Amino acid sequence: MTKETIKIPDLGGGEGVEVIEVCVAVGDVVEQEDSLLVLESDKASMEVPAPKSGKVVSIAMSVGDSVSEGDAILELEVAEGSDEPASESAAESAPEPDAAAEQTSAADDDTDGGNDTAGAAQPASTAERTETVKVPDVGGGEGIEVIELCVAEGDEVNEGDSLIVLESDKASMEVPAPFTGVVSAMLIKVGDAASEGTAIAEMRVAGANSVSDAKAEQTAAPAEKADAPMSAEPEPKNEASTAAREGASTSSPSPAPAAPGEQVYAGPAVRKLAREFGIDLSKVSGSGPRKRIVKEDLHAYVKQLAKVPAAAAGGGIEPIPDVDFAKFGEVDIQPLSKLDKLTAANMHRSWLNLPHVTQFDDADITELEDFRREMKKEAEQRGVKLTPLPFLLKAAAAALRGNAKFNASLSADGESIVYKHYVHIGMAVDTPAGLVVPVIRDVDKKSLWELAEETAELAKKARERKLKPADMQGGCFTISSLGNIGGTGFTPIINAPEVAILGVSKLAVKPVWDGDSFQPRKLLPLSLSYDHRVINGADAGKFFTELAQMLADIRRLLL
Ligand code: CAO
Repeated sequence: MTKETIKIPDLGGGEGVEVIEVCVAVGDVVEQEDSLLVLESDKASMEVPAPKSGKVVSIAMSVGDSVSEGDAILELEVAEGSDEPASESAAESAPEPDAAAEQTSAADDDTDGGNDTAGAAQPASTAERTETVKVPDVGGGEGIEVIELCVAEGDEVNEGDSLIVLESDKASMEVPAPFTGVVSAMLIKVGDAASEGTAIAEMRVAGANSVSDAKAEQTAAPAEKADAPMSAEPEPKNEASTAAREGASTSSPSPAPAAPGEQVYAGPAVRKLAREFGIDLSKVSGSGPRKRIVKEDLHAYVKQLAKVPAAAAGGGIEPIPDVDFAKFGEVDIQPLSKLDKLTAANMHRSWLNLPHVTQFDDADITELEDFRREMKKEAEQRGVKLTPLPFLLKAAAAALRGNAKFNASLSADGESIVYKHYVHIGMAVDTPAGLVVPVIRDVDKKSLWELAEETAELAKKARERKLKPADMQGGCFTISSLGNIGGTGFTPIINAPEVAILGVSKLAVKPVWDGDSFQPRKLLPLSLSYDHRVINGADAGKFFTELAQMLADIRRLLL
């Protein structure tokens, strides 16, 4: 095994190009041609492929770095007897200045005036003729899939307009029109495998501005593209385009996203990012020429989504205005914890997606409380605290067993209900870092002592931030007890995809009419929120009555 330094290949003259993604990590085994980095300049994005197979020993650059040809990317441990030194082969893995580049210069030369061949083949004139546009040199890529046709027969296109989009497993690439003219025939379709020289389209072009010799039949890729690796994504090269983009991004306040059926223009890095975030590019407004979507547009779109989660969830609700509170008095701005943000997102998602209904009832727990007090000494001896919570868990488990719809989840497509044959109940725990919901498994099979011990243990773990993700998964139902804190009732938000949650408020002694006189009874205010897509009012009434009866007479838990 030898160590070789892999360096940035020839970027076609690009200097100080930004690293936007490092595709490998130390210890990764890469195959030749696997992507190592994604670079993005203001003109193009490109992936840098591994020149040979090997194991990544160290990485010399990170996202945000500015790199140029020859900069060390990483060290690769390669098998002895591998070809040439990697530092050279890296550069070689990028295509040499290719035929397309030569053709570009030929085209440019022609435009500038004397090119013998072109001149001999066709006198400069404005007479129309037909040109066959072919796939240019794509850096050695063979059989690359056509994923989009950007034009149709009869379309008028300008030089630089995209004709088709190709996508390999490493990158996507748009092939621009080398001429201004009219597409007279499309010779390729979506799904076709294209290689250098594959005919794309026939175009009717005016004579004076075009080249007509055999060479010119190849599509002239823009100059910036010529030296870049296959995955480099060409951009229209003229400065007017750049100016148009700059103009668009500054003067046009909000370019509209592509209309239905309209072509979406975006480079490989942008498409990749969009895929990773599950963003539909047709919804993103492009600020580049021909509404091309650039990285900044994607960032702006994501920021906008984050700002208006209601709209993102389909509510179409206007965002809360951004107010400068400091204008009205002294303020202190504290960042939200990660947990707070996660809870906020989950609550919002549940609130917007689930039609919540909340029912209220008081459970008479006078006898339960008497029993609990009687058991206090025994609890102390056992080293546990017997609060109302284990009773609530036990009663809820029995009610869940008897009311299957409450122990269920709606499938994501809304087509079916998943009934659970286990009873795992989550309990909301308030911690300094935020709200967490550890889950107690098989509540129906555990004794009150076991539940008392486990709830105390989980609450402690939660406050010490020692819960593992698995401790908070698999819940069927949640209990949120604010009893110790106070309040006469609240509307808890369902911990989706569960379908119901029980809110518990502060026990109060109230006069209850027993038919002859008022008796002081200990009433526990309960609120039950449920997902009205799964549970209807009658279901909830039955569940709630059973729950309250069990709490009122805990002997029922034995039935
Ligand atoms: N009414 C009156 N007193 C109550 C009560 C109620 N509903 N529930 C509990 N109490 C009493 C307990 O009996 C205990 O008193 P004693 O020691 O005299 O018996 C005292 O309050 C303290 O209880 P606790 O809070 O230590 O234990 P718990 O089992 O009742 O609750 C836990 C545990 C983890 C659920 C709770 O500490 C907690 O974090 N609650 C907050 C949950 C929350 O934030 N929910 C909101 C989510 S949505 O924003």
